[in-house]
Amino acid sequence: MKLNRRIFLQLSGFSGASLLLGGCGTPALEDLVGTLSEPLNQKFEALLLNPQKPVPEFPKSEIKPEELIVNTFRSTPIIDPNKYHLIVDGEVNNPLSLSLADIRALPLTEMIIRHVCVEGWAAIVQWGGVRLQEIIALAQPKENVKYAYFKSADGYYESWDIASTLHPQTLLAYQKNGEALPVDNGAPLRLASPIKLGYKQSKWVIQISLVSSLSLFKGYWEDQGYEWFAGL
Ligand SMILES: Nc1nc2c(c(=O)[nH]1)N[C@H]1C(S)=C(S)[C@@H](COP(=O)(O)O)O[C@H]1N2
Ligand SMILES: [Mo]
Repeated sequence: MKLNRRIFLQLSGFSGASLLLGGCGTPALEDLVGTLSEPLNQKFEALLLNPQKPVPEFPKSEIKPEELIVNTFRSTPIIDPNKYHLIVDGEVNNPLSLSLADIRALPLTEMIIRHVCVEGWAAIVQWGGVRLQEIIALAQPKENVKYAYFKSADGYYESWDIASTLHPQTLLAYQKNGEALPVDNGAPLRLASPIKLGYKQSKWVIQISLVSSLSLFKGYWEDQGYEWFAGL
């Protein structure tokens, strides 16, 4: 199993294995490595080993830093990056509580894509961060998982289909245009993906819950009539 081998090698390469220390509910190194040497469930293996078609990216010369308009339904929340933890829970075998150091220890992926807001503007942006699929794989989702819920620190919430969350260009970003992600754009961690409209790209993500069905609440804008899948 190529994927599990890759994750195993990553884990054994962690400096100080910081991922496996802090945070409640985080399993010990031996436990995590033990479970990761088991095959991931079939459905996730299929999605990860036969990744969906990548969306073409843009050259650096086309980045338009001033065109990404801050669009926030309420106001920018205050998050202490030193105390921040990303919780990954729900239908998973290894619930996670990851500090920013844990997240930065995972491989950095950069991409230059178009952000499209339904309010009639778009911007070509470079995002840098960790592939969401890396984090989902570490949490070891159960076979019945079909959706991911994203909870944000400003009260915003979103839900995505699992295939879109496992897309190789769906990132949890902590960089914008090669620099630290500004707080107004969602620091410490936001979603960034070329396959979904702007309102799916939650800023200030604090919790990801992997679930088998959607609740009555699907997303802040969706619950007011906007389309749920919102693919590009
Ligand atoms: N937490 C949170 N995430 C959010 C929003 C928000 O209000 N709160 N607005 C969404 C909308 S409509 C868009 S277009 C993008 C805008 O991202 P930006 O402010 O970094 O340009 O964030 C999305 N993510
Ligand atoms: Mo938007």
